[in-house]
Amino acid sequence: MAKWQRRKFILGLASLTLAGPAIAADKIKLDAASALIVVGVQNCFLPGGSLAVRDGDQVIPVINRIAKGFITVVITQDWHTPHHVSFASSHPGKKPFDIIKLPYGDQMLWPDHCVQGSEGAQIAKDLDIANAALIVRLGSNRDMDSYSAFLEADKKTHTGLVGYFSERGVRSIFVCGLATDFCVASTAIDARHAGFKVYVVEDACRGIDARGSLAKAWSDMTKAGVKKIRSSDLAA
Ligand code: VGL
Ligand code: ZN
Repeated sequence: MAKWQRRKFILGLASLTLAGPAIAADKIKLDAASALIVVGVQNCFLPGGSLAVRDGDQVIPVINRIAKGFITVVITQDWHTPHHVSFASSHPGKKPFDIIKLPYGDQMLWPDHCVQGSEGAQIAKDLDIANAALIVRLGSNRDMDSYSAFLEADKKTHTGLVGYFSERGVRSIFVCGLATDFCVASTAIDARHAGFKVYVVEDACRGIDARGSLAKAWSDMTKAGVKKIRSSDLAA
């Protein structure tokens, strides 16, 4: 083998070993390059909350279990101003789940939810992930909604989370939480766009499913190269 060929071969081997969590015996092994994003597990999205996601509370034990396997865990917290532009109550004559046009695109309107500092905005008390070192608060710009942990709805305003992950050597991101079809899907798709390998842990998520949004979200995620897995696919 010529010297340059040998070099190429060695580089090839190196990139093989760097190619994300190794899959052994069909299970995904986590390592220091794996991060978990726990999206929106807040009182408003739990049964009894103002924007309750059906069975939303059932994600909590699953998330508590899988989070223990990660070194890097980030929580997102929906965190709206009062009279937020995404609230139906801010638009006379409109109801929750209506869709309106805003400068950044179509906006589905919601019941008032996750107002900054309110009880409803608090992280669910049974979520037990003390190893989460960072909370990213979303939607605190009154005039713009924000579903993704990475980018606001204008697709231009960054949260800085790509930098956080990159500086920590993260290459694979696992996403779970509420709701599958809005904040989870947007976060997963933007993570793909930022170049990460992305997995959504299906049994650690629940959806709102308004106007076909859940099926559309899965199809958009699949098109973006997001992989759908179950918590049992993760090596213990
Ligand atoms: C969400 C609707 C409105 C979510 C947040 O967390 O998925 N959905 N705000
Ligand atoms: Zn919201």
